Amino acid sequence: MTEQRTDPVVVVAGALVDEGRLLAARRSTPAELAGRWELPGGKREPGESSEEALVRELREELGVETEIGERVPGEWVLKPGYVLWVWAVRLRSGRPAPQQEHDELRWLTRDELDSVDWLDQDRPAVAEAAARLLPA
Ligand code: 9L3
Ligand code: MG
Repeated sequence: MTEQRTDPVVVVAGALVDEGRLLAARRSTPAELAGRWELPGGKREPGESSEEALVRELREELGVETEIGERVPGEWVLKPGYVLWVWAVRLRSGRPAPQQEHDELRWLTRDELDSVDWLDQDRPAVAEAAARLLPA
């Protein structure tokens, strides 16, 4: 009997911070996730580094150029075979605007983090990112 193991699919997401606030994005698709909030990002494609994938995803989803910083330590299981990894991200150019997948963006202070309905798996990731990246 052979045991089959495959590496998990990595979903990369960005904790964009500007002026002490974290960017939250509301999903418009797929239907089962619509209305829930997330750190923007998406699946890493074959041959891409995580950082390359995140720059691409943030360009596609927000229309901005970004600089990827430190990884936020941790790994959050999204569903069997899928894990979420998060990086601190700084804006290089452009102003984030929903392009696809999202219909609203909000910049949240630490006190405002609970004001949106985060995807379940994003909650612990957001808490970790906020603890490291937002002013107390
Ligand atoms: N997902 C969860 N939290 C996130 C992101 C970026 C993605 N912060 C989930 C939603 C989808 C899957 O990962 O089920 C792939 O994401 P996408 O490519 O649809 O953004
Ligand atoms: Mg996405």
